Amino acid sequence: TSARTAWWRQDRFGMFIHFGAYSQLEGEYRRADGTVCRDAEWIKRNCQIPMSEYEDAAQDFNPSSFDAKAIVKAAKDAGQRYIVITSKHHDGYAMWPTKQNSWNLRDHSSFDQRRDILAELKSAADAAGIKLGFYYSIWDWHDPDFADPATFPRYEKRMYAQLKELVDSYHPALLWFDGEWDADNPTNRWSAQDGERLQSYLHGLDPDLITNNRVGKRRVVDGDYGTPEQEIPDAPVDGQLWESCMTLNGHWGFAKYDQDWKSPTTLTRNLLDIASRGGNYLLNVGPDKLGRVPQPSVDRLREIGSWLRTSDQG
Ligand code: JFZ
Repeated sequence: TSARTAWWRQDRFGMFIHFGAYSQLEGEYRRADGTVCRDAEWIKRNCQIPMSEYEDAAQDFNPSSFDAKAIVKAAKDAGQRYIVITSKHHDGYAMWPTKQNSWNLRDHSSFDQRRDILAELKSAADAAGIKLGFYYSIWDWHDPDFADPATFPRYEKRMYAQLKELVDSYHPALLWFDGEWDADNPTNRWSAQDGERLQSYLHGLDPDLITNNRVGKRRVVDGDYGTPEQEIPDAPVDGQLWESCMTLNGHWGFAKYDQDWKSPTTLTRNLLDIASRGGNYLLNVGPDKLGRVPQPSVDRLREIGSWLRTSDQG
């Protein structure tokens, strides 16, 4: 384990944030025939929403109540010491004003053009001594060059350029990759070597950057970490660092129909269980279309934190 991951190993507990164009739909898609299809951040694909309709919904996206300070405070109250927000999920929609395309929160939304939620989160996190990282999906449903092996290199070039924008503009402490499995493509063009090439590129930009194993086929490269999802492994694999990511209800993105919240007891027990096995816990919130963290999430985060503060005094 390298010095690079020292803060991460110490911090133990982080906040995951799933927020994107899908949040505008709040988990429900009403078809022309009146039937309703439910999902969350996968709604475009799982409910087979035509791209033009999905783009229309994104045009209305106006998260005017996104409050970076309130989010950072909720994390801090919970005892979380780092935050990982989706900068781009599988739908390809960038949550910052990327120059690589117009499919982003600045150029394709109804949001205040002067605002930049990643910049807001970065300065709120810095002020509170909280580290900020970005989730970034390699898989992209929107970019036409992704799905065709002949044009994939053009996509990859834009992806590198987007990641450079993120590193240069916001100086993230970590990048949390996903979608390297590319369910679309039988030839599975994203290889372990592609992952290593990407990781060296990123370390060239910032040697302190931590990356998760989904940068390259779940192989833990150079001392960074593994990512079991919604589960707690018994023991680390090959001495690797690991982080369990989990939802507070049953979904990552906001789903208004999902009120099946985990109990504070379960959540606190998960934290202790994971910490006792040497892992990190990345617990997710999904803001609604206005950017507000659901109250049941805020309440649960506060309860975990109050347990931690009580046990501190012992
Ligand atoms: C991915 C995303 O598809 C999902 O929307 C969410 O962002 C989650 C955190 O990550 O989903 C996965 C990734 C990996 C596995 C399953 C779902 N896996 O390894 O079993």
